[in-house]
Amino acid sequence: MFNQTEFLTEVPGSTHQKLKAWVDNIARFCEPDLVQWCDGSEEEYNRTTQLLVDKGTFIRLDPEKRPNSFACFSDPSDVARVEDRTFICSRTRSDAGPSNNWVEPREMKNTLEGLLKGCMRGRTLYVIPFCMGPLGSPLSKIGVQITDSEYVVVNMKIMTRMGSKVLDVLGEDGEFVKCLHTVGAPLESGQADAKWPCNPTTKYIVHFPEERYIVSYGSGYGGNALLGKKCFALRIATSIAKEEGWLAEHMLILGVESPEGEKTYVAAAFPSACGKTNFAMLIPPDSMAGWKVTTVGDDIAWIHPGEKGKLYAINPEAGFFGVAPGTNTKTNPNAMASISRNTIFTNVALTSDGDVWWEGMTKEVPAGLTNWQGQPHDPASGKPAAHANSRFTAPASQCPCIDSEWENPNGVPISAFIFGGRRSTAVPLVYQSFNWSFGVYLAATMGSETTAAAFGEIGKVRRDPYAMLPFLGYHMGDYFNHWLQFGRNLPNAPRIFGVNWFRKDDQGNFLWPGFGENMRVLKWIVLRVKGQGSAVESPIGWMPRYRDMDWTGLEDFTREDFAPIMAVDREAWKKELLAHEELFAQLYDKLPKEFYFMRELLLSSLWRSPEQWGLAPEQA
Ligand code: TSX
Ligand code: MN
Repeated sequence: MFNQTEFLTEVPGSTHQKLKAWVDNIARFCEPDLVQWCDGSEEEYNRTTQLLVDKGTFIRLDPEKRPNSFACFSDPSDVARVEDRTFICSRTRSDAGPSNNWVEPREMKNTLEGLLKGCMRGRTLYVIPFCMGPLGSPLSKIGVQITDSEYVVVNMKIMTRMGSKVLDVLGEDGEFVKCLHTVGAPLESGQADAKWPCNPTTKYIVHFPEERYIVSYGSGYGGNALLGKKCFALRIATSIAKEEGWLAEHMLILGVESPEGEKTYVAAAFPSACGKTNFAMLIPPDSMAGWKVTTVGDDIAWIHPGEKGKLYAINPEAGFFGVAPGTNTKTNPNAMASISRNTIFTNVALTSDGDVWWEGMTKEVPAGLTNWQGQPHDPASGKPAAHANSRFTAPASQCPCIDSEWENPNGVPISAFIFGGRRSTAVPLVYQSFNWSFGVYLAATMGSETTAAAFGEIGKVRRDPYAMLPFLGYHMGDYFNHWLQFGRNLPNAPRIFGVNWFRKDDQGNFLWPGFGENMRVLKWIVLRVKGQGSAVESPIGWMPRYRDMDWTGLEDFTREDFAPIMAVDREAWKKELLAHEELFAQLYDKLPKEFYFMRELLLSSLWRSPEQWGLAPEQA
């Protein structure tokens, strides 16, 4: 049994009374067998991965093929974030807004207390001090996660700066976000543990934004369990950022280097299934000699106003928790290199020779696979060998194109925001909003066609403002207002762009080659923010004509091919604007009044013809 006296004398290095009291309190309540403070050392990582191997949770991959790497299979009930079990328990319901589940905080605490009492029996309680952002950066924030999952300990080691050095920064009374996590599967004495302990029936992912407190019960998977990521760096951070005047965004950050060696950083938001990590690690086509893309982050950006009114962004994470299926040496060679060693794979398939495989890794399905449920894979079954949401956890430092400034404590200067979506119709390849306000409108109304049945009917546009729908810690209308207000205070705000790599012709063929060729779009964006690129004024924003983009090496793509990916169709956009109205209706109580005026302005502009805005094919 847990011994209080022993615990109090065992805290290595922490002189933080409030932290010690919180841990002590939780330990007494959750009744673990042991309390262990994580130091973040290599030795600790190796010891914990070996413990997971001994428990049967981890399978060590072939050390030659995949050094120091592991695979694991989760419980089939625990394979993804659970949005219907995710709660923002702010003081009032209207602070959380209609896009979040809300329960009155006291009532939720009562529920949680019932579940948490004795929930760690038979397990070890790990205390994980972690830092989101470079250690010692003025833009970073500290959290402490209590967990009874070794899987969480080793994933947090890759995804964050973790361990004793964080306690040093925290000092005696530093601020930290409290993160409490349990798999919700206490062990009675003598009871054998599951390979993937979790609570198959009860899950709660709960945020108390005013208290900066996160409680996660019942899941061991990804964003439900690695609380630094979506829970802290997005949901809690959005609440902090609104108060403190900065932005916590679901954005990748990339650097574009010109042949002259000039660097421009952009931040970009995409909903799921748009290839966000691929874009973050883009390799330009050989024909665009001298252009280079470097990665600062692939998922989250914390963006602060800084010197001369410019914006500076850090990646609060230290690793990639990426979707495996579809990743291969063609779609993303940099990701493939990043996961060549020191990587944890969750719910991928295993090859007979001790390596990993997933759908889309190779054309041929290797014989003798073990599927993500641990069974021999039957290709004839029609079921995938790897789960569609299978993941890799890999250190960002292993990415060949990691940016030299990715750990700069002051962040990197952001020159443009890019908002994308998967849209087979209506939305052009690239357009630049007229100004900050129209950019906020563009981002607020962005949407993506669903590719997985999990989001309802396949092919329907699902509105996902700023790609933040499941990640906002407060009312979405307040968030739009925060963005508008943020821009008013910026003397030289970044320019805002919309992109769509996924437009199709009537036969259902993609109109744009995408991937590395997206560099041509990036180049136009970079020229625009430098005031060098030319464009014409369409009803929805500034757009490149054919001649305004670099086609070196892609001369096969003609102005006739270009016209349909850039077309702004009046009837399609009338429908689009009506759909915006539907979104607005849901947020009516806090929607910025500006949005109604912008919608009307966009509508009226549609009555100008393509000839008038200089985008007719013969004018391109
Ligand atoms: O990631 C993608 N990107 C961004 C890359 C930097 N994907 C994959 C999305 C799934 C998560 C894309 N898929 C992109 C893209 O730009 N574009 C497409 C659509 C597409 C798919 C296949 C082809 C072309 C376009 N194939 C051939 O042209 C041969
Ligand atoms: Mn994400």
